[in-house]
Amino acid sequence: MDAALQSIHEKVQNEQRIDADDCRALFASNDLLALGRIANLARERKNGNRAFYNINRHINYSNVCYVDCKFCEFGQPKSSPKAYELSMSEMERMGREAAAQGATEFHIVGGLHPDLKLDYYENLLRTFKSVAPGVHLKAFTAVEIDYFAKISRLSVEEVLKRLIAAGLGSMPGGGAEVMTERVRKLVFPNKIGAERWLEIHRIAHGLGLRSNATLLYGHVENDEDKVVHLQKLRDLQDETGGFQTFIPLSFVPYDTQLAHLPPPTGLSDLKHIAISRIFLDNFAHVKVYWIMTGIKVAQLALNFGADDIDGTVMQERIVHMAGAETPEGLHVDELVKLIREAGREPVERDTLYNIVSRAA
Ligand code: V47
Repeated sequence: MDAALQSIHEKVQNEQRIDADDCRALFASNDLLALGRIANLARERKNGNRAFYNINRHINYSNVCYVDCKFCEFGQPKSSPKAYELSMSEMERMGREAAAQGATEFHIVGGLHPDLKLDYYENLLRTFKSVAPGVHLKAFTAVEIDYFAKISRLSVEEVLKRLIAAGLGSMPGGGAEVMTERVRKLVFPNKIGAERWLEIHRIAHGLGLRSNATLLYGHVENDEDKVVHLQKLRDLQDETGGFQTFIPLSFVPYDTQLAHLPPPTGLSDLKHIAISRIFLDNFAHVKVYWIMTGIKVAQLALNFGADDIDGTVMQERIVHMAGAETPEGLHVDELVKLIREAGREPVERDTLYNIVSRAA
């Protein structure tokens, strides 16, 4: 280990917080095994040998979106042949089927649709609650919540209260992308920026909702952008404690407007997992999202800082519309096998990290 990593290693061993300069040193290093060793220390201190997974289903009600982020092929204008909107009856069927397969979570997100109103989203949540009352609804990114507030002319707090009354259980971590103005201007100029994203999560945490946070890496961002991003998340977490999980998202370029960029390598994927585990000392969990990294890297990530491998997903659209080559879903037995083979103890969790025990 070089001197910078050695000093970070010592800090982590002594449970001392590392600072932004240390984080810069982590990004500057490609000594993957050293990064993994330090991250694993932090990971095992927090979560022991456990590796969490869940049985979940992603439901993307519509991909109609006027925002046009360069990294995203999921969002489409209404006139696009690729645009779709699921009917309520179709979503009821999806909800019923997933609940019958043991799902404990529906992950519900979509584009910023120009026509739908707040009552549509309330009705959506109520519909899922009526077909699957026991299933947790993790729904709507901060970007959607901001949009619902605009179209309904209500405050974010009011919107969240109405959605909670309709069944909202927590919020996913999407839409944060990279929280610097430099990157926002380059790849998502029409989307809310860092301060608004953070403010919405702060309000959600104040209402008792738990949420996740993400970083979309591997496109035009540089290391400094990522240090700033992680620092903002750590600061908000110090303030509210409302984040559960951090999920580094590996960019899938193929069919996007950034198709000329090479996809992140396996080394880069593991490095982002490790650095986030080391720096975000106040996040209980770091998740590797196998849909984006691929299954092979996800399995390795369980020894490079990740303690969670997400879930069955069942049908993924966001990065599959961008050309992802991973499966759209995995059977729970495959997840468990991957975890066991990595030497970890598979633990089924629900969205709020309660352990799920099922009759054998
Ligand atoms: O916000 C869009 C990203 C996110 C691409 O909270 C892309 O548990 C890679 O946030 N390549 C949505 N990423 C997904 C997300 C998520 C996923 C799993 C679990 C959780 C959670 C949250 O996907 C978007 C955006 O950052 N995205 N296009 C792409 N081409």
